[in-house]
Amino acid sequence: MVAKCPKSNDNRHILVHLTVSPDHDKMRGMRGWPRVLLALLPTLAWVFFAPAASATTWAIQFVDVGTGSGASTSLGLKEGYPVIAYFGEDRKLKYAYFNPPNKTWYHQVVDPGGEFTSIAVDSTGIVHVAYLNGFTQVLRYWRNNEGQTSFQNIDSEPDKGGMGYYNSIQVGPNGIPQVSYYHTRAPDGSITDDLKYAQLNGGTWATEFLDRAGERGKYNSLALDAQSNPHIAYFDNLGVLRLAERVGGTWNLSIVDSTNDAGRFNSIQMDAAGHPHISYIANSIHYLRYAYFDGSSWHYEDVDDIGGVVNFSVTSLALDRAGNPHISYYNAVAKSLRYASRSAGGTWTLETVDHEGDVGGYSSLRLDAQDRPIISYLDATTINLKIAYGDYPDGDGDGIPDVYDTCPANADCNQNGVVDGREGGIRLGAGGTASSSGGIGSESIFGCGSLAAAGFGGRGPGGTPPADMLFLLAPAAYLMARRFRRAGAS
Ligand SMILES: [Ca+2]
Ligand SMILES: [Ca+2]
Ligand SMILES: [Ca+2]
Repeated sequence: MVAKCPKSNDNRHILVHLTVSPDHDKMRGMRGWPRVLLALLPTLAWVFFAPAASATTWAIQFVDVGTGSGASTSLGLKEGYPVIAYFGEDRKLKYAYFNPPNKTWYHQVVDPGGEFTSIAVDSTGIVHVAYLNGFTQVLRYWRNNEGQTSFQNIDSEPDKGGMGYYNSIQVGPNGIPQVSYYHTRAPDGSITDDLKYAQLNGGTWATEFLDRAGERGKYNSLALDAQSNPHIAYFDNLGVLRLAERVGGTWNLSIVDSTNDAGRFNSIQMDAAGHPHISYIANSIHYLRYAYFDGSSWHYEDVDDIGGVVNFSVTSLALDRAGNPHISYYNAVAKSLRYASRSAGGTWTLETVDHEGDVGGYSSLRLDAQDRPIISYLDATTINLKIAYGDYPDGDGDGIPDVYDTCPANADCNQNGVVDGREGGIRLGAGGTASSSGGIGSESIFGCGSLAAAGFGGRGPGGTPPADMLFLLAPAAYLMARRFRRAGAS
């Protein structure tokens, strides 16, 4: 049922073969090396002059350096500029944003307790973040309207009850934030493992259970159609990718894929026709899979072998203006950030974006107004937040795109011996406080591009845990393990 797509290297092989074959008749009668060379000419010409499968060029920048941050990233675009919700030691909710007037990244602690973040920027520029307070197991909401910020509890349980793991927030054309999330325990401490949904109405959150059978919803993602109707992809622990959709006020539950232990780390988007497209992992075969509904049936494509699955093997899907899917994901063997793009004809182009150390977990992908990819992700080697800009010219090669670079012709503008794109942004406020992001204009600027580094973030650790271990290895556990390892080494 699931067809494997040729990889980019396979395409090249096929093209070479086809290019050589038609010349055989003309070559008849020629002898020795000249004939061989002539026969190879079209091949050599193709190899050297053909576009390299329209590979993207990437400018890669560090956004948050030296604070033990970068897991659980979620990327949004605010007036075209990147904003990132993510988490860092010790379970803090953090927020980073690019400030256009001085071309500088800022980052701040939003809440002392925050993990499993998701972000949405509405059409008026208001930033909405849903996150789990890992200490209290309360699902929280943070809203930032040009520096005017507020917090709310979306859902909480008394005593031993609580939420957990992934959540997904979206704001549709009607301006109302909606969230899908996972309910883990009842007040008496008993395990529930249910999919829930919340919607902000008149200042308070209305919550409801969507699927209470079995263990369903640990991995979930939400997309809204043009009528602001919610469509939620979610994982069933039996290895089934499921879908909950509310149309006309009624929830419809259905199965998307029940093969190869499908559904972890799903990411859903709706196309212009109102049909869902979903990226996720086929766990038993370690493949990135893409599924879409064409109005009458589902189609499935296995996109790339990801080598294994770890607790930050997040996939992130975006549709371009023509409705073609683009996916960021992690290869657990190469420990690298990968990017897959599907052409209108159905051919996938697969690329490695970053392979410096163990990078690419918890990736979050957005396409800008020109459909250029921007990806936030975790550098798990240095525990820093990074961002990759696709096809943004970077003349001095410092990782800061020209349009974001205060010194576009100098890679070490502040002459401190460190490439400017590797220095990270400016830290705002005192740690652990819910500081406002306002008053940027009063922030001091440290010289020409000195601290104006950028980057985006991601999530998670290494190893290849069996499926059940994925539930145990939360990002917080990963960072704690890192801390212990560091302490042990010193
Ligand atoms: Ca630059
Ligand atoms: Ca520069
Ligand atoms: Ca520098």
